[in-house]
Amino acid sequence: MNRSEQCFLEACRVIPGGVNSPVRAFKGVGGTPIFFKKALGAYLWDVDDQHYIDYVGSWGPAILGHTHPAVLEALTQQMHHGLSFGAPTALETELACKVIDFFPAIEQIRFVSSGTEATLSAIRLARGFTKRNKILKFEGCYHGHGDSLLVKAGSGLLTLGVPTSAGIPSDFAKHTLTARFNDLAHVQQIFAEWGEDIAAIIIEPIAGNMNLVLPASGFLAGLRAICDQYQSVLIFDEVMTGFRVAKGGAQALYQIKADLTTLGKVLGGGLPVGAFGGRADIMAHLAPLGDVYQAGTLSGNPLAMRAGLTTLQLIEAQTDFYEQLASMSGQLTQGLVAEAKAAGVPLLADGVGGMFGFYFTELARIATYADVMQCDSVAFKAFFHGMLKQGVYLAPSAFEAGFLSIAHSAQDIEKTLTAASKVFKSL
Ligand code: HOZ
Repeated sequence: MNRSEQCFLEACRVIPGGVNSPVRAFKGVGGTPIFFKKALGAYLWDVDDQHYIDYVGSWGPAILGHTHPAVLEALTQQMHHGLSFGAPTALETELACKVIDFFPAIEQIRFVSSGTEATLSAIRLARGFTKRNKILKFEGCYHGHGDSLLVKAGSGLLTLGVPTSAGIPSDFAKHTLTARFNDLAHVQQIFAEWGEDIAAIIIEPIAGNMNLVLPASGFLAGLRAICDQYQSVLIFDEVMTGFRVAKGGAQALYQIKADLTTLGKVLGGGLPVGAFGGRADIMAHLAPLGDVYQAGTLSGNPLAMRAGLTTLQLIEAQTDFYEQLASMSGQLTQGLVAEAKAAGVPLLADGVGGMFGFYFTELARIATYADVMQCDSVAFKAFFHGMLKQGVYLAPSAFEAGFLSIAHSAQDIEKTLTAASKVFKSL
């Protein structure tokens, strides 16, 4: 038994399933989760001293690569000034201004401690603002584990094969309507029936929790028009895509103004941070100004603010940051498709900024949840374990997007493709 296996056995005695977030348990790929002890740049080291090129990046935050020296330096300085005040600091305003600078549709913002908190707060705010009950989400989109959002959700729920969680009273779930991603006609049909009681549409503008699924041309603009017609709030969940696919997230790429935006991951530079923000007239409904309550002891925590601020400053300082990320994800995805083709394995891949997905499929393109569900999960599992043996760490689920960092090098991509070539031939 190796050290990871021992760690897992010990963890299982005291932590349900041995993990603190389900996808990590390797249920989607079989086998024992790897336990890590060190992360630096584009690499990870496990407790058995194996070394990996990392394409998970802590599920998105590590866009600069792990353990960036400037982030460490900022944190070290901050630690000596206080870990948490539970009172306002100027750092919060500084980070708020930086985010508003990156995201023109955000006029005001509130910081929380996770993406889940951000989405459930945004939903409550939309309901309080519109005085309506229902929300519309999309099949396979994941917005954290708030009760009304765990209906036909992606990510860990899809990995475990239970898209709707137990423990949610049907009285809550009945207010969550679900439409097919990239199917505007379906959204219009739902609005024709329920539109007057729909507080908000919430969407991952680029879905990243049912593998990566890009929005079809006109789809997001169509949602904007429907929300305008019915006076519903359009919420872009950019926890994953914010600061990752472009400086201003997916809304900058597709030129759509969301009413509210949720953020997380990169925003915290590796520390737990979430945020929601948007139109000032909507944000004014939040306590202490308005009657929608939301609070958090560690909200705006100074260490998290410093890590986030330093991360955004470093991104801003490099003018070709997103071009470089996009070029690397292009090399990776095109390379994977070419190597698979050479080995006779049907594969598609897509990339956007520092995010990518690949799909074992004979289809010509992946546009819907149903397309993703048709992919060959057996081939994915074999590929995942083959790559792991070759020193490449991919997300242990066919339903998660992959992440690149600015610390990945051309040599890392080359090594990854050489490994992929061997593994494709063995499938
Ligand atoms: N489900 C999240 C990623 N889409 C988080 C997974 C984890 O941290 O284990």
